[in-house]
Amino acid sequence: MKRLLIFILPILIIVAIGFTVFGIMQIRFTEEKLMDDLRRKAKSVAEGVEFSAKAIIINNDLRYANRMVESFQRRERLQGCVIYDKEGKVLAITERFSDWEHTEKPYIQDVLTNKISRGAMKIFKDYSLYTYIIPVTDDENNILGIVEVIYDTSYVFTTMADLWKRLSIILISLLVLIVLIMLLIQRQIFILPVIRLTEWFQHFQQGETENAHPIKGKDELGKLASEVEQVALNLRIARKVVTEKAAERLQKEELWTEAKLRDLIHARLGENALIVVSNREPYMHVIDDITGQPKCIRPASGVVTAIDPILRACGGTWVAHGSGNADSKFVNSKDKLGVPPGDNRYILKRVWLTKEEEEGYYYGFANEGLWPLCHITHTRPMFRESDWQMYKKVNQKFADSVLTELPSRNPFVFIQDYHFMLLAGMVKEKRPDAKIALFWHIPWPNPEVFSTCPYQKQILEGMLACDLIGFHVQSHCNNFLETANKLLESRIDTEKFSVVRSGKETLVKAFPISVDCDITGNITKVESEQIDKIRGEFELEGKIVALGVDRIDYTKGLIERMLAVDRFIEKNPQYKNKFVFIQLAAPSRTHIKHYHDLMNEIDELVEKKNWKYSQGRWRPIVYLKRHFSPEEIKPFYALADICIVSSLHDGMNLVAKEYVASKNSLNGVLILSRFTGAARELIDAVQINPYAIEEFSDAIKLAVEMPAEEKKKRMKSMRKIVSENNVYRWAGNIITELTALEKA
Ligand code: ADQ
Repeated sequence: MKRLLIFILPILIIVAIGFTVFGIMQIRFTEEKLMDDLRRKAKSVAEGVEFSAKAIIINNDLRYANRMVESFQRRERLQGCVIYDKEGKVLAITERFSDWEHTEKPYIQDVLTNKISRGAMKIFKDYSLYTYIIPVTDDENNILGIVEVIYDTSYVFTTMADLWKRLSIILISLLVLIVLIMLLIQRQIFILPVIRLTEWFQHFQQGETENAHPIKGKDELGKLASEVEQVALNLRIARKVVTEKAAERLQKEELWTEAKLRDLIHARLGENALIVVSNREPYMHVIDDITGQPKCIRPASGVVTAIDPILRACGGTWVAHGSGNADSKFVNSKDKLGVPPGDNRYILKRVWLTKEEEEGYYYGFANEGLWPLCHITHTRPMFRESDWQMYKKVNQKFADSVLTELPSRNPFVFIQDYHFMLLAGMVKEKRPDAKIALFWHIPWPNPEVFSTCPYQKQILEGMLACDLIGFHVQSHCNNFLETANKLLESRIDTEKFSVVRSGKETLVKAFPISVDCDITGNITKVESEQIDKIRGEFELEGKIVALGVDRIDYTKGLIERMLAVDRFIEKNPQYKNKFVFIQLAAPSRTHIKHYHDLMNEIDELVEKKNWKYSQGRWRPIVYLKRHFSPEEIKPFYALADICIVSSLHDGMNLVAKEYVASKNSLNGVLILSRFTGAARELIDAVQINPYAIEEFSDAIKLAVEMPAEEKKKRMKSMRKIVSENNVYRWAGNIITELTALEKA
């Protein structure tokens, strides 16, 4: 619009000035002409009256004089006539000008003396008048009297005003016409070709590479189009080369690395970039409470921890809820931005939700309904109809956003978690050709538990629109297959592990998620300084340090952990002053009462237990309730002798794997709840039942007193598992499975 104004405004200004100058000249000319006519008319009428006036004055015939002046009273416009005697006294006057007699008329004396007729402009009452005065003389040129004819000139001004009005209307019409014509020309010459070129480029981006660009001319726009086409061509060739090279390398490499996953994606997905959808965004812009300035943080989320390295390695688009309070300031016109900030590797597309949508879909249905439904923690799920409606609405909103990103051929969509159970069906409605995988990051309950959900059928049907559904462990897959079998009319293929419903098959497989495990990474100088700083700040020198890193969530067993630490010290007082448990705790879902109450409960418990043992400066529990960046968490992992993961139920738990991945020194013990998915792989962890506080506290003792050799042996074996089954293998397996389906 601004550009259009720059283009049109000068033309409009020139036309308006030109027309106004022309109008002023035209009006001046008309005014002069009208006044001239008036003067001439007044003169000829006065001359006509003069002859009769002569007889009237000579005969002193006042009756005739009055009759004559009164004849002016009947005329259409305001007109009048005055007959004066030779002294300048009024003999007869048109009635409507009766007050005229008393006005100042210096010119009368002049006419009587010089016997020359003259015209003058005069204001009378509210009228502007023109008077023409003519002397009446006898044959010897002696003055007998005067005749004055008066005309109202206001019609001249009325005519002028009318003319101005007409000229203004013509000017406005002209300007509107010019704007319309310019718009039309601009659209024809510039906008239409640009629209066509943009559409062509969009189609090219979506994989339609055969069509030539639509701009045929050899002008500047044609040259630009050719340049764009060249870039497109180079891009196409480069992509093809990358795809072929990737396929070659894939054959050779053994261990899953970032590069191997990149090769796999290029080889399998070719030019079709990966499209990931999740609720939580990987990078969030928020206003810093202290500085008031926006800053970018990585949310405390297992999904983010797992998916971010994959997109960093392979590029693509991640569609997620823009939930940061400064998020909207950092996106382009399509709500996108390159991330990570400063080292853009992939595109984050933010979807905006209203407070009502977030409340119903996220806090309500997803986190007060599905989250407790899927975790066995004895927390009652809440299913509200209004939340369900909002959940459907938001799934549709995300589906619409995803649809605009899909390439025209062979699109792949990778959906994350329980927030989007209906998304696959909604995308497939418009794009049945899309291959869709859903990864379920939390446990799946048994059919009896799941059947308490009032929307069970719609949910299962929505999920079965996917081509592939992944869970962390086989038991979750089995639960899901059983649920589909019991609650839907479907067939379970136990050979392939799939659900067949209305001719459509969905594979259900276990893909244990993991972390990006840099097995060789040593501690940097900066990290070592950070470790020293933490040791100093919390007086950890010479003490055994145990660590917990969690979102504050009732499934993570934080209360049980504090109770076990308490019991451990109670039973082993020799560790007073020698053992410190540090808990890094990120507040999460704080709008939900259950979470809010949990935070208060933990605060009180920490306070109570620290008071119980307070002895000098030593406190057994250091509770750091805030969000930490991955860089801030790393030195804590490095210095911790023990890491405690005590989830009551957890799909996988990446903290356990992060701790193992960070322990190059092999000097650390992992205490791990057997109700986590990670417990299936990390069998060398000290496994616990977090509900059994006695057993749990004994496990802490076991970890504290474990001989160094034993620690090393266990850690070495766990590190082998985490490095081999890293997050790149996880993503690689899912993509291999999904793309194999396409070929079938
Ligand atoms: P979560 O329950 O969020 O996700 P979890 O596996 O516990 O995931 O990982 C939490 C992540 O947040 C870790 O990367 C950790 O470093 C980070 N984090 C924890 N506390 C933090 C803090 N105070 N500040 C900043 N970051 C913090 C779900 C399932 C899990 C599953 C994951 C991945 O519930 O079972 O393992 O997805 O699939």
